[in-house]
Amino acid sequence: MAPVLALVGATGAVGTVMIDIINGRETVPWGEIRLIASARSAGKKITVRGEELTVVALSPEAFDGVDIAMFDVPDEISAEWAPIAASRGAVAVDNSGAFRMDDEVPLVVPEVNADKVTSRPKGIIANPNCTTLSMMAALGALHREFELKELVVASYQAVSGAGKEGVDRLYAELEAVAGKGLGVRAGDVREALEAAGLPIADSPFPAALAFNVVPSAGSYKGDGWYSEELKVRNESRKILGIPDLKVSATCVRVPVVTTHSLAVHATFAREVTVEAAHKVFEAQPTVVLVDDPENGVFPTPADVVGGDPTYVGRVRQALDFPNTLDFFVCGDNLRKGAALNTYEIAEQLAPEFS
Ligand code: 2RA
Repeated sequence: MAPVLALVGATGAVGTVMIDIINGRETVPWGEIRLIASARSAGKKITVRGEELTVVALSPEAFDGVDIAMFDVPDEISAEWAPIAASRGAVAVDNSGAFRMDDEVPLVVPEVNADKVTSRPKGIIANPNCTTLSMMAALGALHREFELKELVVASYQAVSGAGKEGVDRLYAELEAVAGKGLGVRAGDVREALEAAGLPIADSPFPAALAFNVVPSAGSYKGDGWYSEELKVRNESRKILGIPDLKVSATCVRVPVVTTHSLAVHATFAREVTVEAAHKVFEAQPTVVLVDDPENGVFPTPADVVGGDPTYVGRVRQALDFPNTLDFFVCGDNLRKGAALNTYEIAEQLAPEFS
């Protein structure tokens, strides 16, 4: 029998992208797709692959008969409900941060460590954070060829990483500052936002995003580090299977709606040339190389948003660092960074239940 797929968080931002992805697939392996959400959204109708489905409320019984349950919900909901789904026989593929660093839960990017998809000590498989995910297809391919030793990255993170509230805030700020010649005197953007009834105290971000960049993403974790920076370090080590990988990250929020970018400085055990790296990227089906700097050709979030691949450009040999490449990656944080990777894991699991 064809497997039953559940989507928990079907009405949320990532859940909505997930449904787009399912609708866009030429074929799907599912016998039934079940949409699950909070009691508030239960009863809502959503069309999936031409069939109108009714969203059901999250409950233990909602998982009866489910083979694979994808979770696109906040950490605390996953922490409570993914084990319940697993106890009722489903494999939970979880896009929250609740289980990523659990030793009994694989953290999977199919292009990099697909072999982990079948191991299921807890019946839970975790999907990485979108910042880590945005560079993993590219880094995993390079690691296979040249053996990664050290990683230094700076992120340029879109506001949709902070959810609908983040997106709404950026649009509101842009409206409040547009056409006023601001951004030329310290504090003028902040004052304009206050005058428009948009004080920073009401923002999901600790500073203005309009005409600005903000070096803080996630929550503050002490010793100078924010959670997103620690996730990049811990998750990269786990996915790549290099427990002692040296990693340092600086995560920055920028006024981009969707698509995270990262400037990557990666050092390898073996010699690496731009030509060899280009060949590796060209051979990786989920990476698109956009690299002609002489003609101003490189990936930018505005040009790649909505796409599934990881876009790579500005590949160069670091002048003062042996065996080191610098490059720039862009990846849609809602697609490969969240919904798509989760769905790819579910697709890979499907044959186990057919
Ligand atoms: C962010 N990476 O961009 C987070 C979302 N999971 O805020």
